[in-house]
Amino acid sequence: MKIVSVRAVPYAIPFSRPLHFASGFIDLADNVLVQVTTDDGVVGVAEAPPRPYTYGETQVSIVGVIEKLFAPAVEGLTLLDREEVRARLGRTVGNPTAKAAIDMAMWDAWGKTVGQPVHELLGGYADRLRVSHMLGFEAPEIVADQAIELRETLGITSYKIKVGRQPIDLDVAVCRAVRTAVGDDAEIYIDGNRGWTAPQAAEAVRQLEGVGLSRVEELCRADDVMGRRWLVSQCPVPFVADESAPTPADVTRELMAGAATGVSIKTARTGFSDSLRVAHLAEGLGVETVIGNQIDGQVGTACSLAFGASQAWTARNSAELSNYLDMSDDLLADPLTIIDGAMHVLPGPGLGIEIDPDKLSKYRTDV
Ligand code: MUC
Ligand code: MG
Repeated sequence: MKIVSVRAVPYAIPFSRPLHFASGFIDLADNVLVQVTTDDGVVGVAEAPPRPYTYGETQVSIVGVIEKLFAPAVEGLTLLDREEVRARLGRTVGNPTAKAAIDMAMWDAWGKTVGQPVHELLGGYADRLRVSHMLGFEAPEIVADQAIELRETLGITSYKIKVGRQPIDLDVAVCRAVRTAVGDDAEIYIDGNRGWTAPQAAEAVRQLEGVGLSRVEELCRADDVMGRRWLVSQCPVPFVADESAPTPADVTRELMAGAATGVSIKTARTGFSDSLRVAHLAEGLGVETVIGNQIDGQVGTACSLAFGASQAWTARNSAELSNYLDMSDDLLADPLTIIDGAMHVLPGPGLGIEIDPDKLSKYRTDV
């Protein structure tokens, strides 16, 4: 179980449907595949998706910090030294997706070594998660058509709509159009990626009262400290912290400050070891969680699935697992599937996924 190498392999796969949102847009999955290899010849994998507009990480910076700093700190330890690894990497501020991918690749390697699914090692609560899809900026009728298509083809009935445009009217119209299209039974919630001011967000929430939102996310900046608290205090549904709370400590700070009443858990930034901490913190406080999507490929989605289904608290809500559908291809030998609006946990050891070597050769950018 001794770790002999930690490798960072950059790759690039275009999106067939780019996603636009208030803080940026994505048309290329320029991710980093992290491979943790042990002296038994086991290779654990996970992926780090750079989100420069959110965390400041780029593909180059992720490869650089892993090669120069994190791999030397981890090599020589064993797969059971996850907390030591966390402590060593935690000396460096930031770099959340690089740290998370190493953590999850270690869990994958551990599961493969002992012949058990990571989902079971983490808690093994549910055998599936209901799927929620993120819908990006478009005109109202286009977003409504996407929502209907997802329901008709995959049975998806939960939608996170990206908002935060100026003025608020267009996004309000999008939400109304989606509700009319999908009916009252579907779940709709919104994510502003900090695009509105607190007063704009309050006005939008008021106008959207009849739409029946289940929650709202990052409608304004958490750094607008009093404005954010004022907004959260009058919000009739949970107000989810996403990018304003990327670590367990940030989650604590934002909740204690009244700057959020819900938490997005993204394994892409908190791995499994810190996602457990966030989930347990939220459960202890009785705070709503949603398994979020860092616009993950299928490797990252398999991580979200394994974690989200493992805990009773996180398995309660639909999880954002489907935006890999917007990519033109992926790395897995067997693609993930969504049936009747749900994704079943993968039964194999570790994450239960296998990287297709031909696809990795085709898309890697370092050779
Ligand atoms: C989300 O939930 O905000 C967009 C930017 C980012 O960091 O994550 C995505 C999705
Ligand atoms: Mg978000």
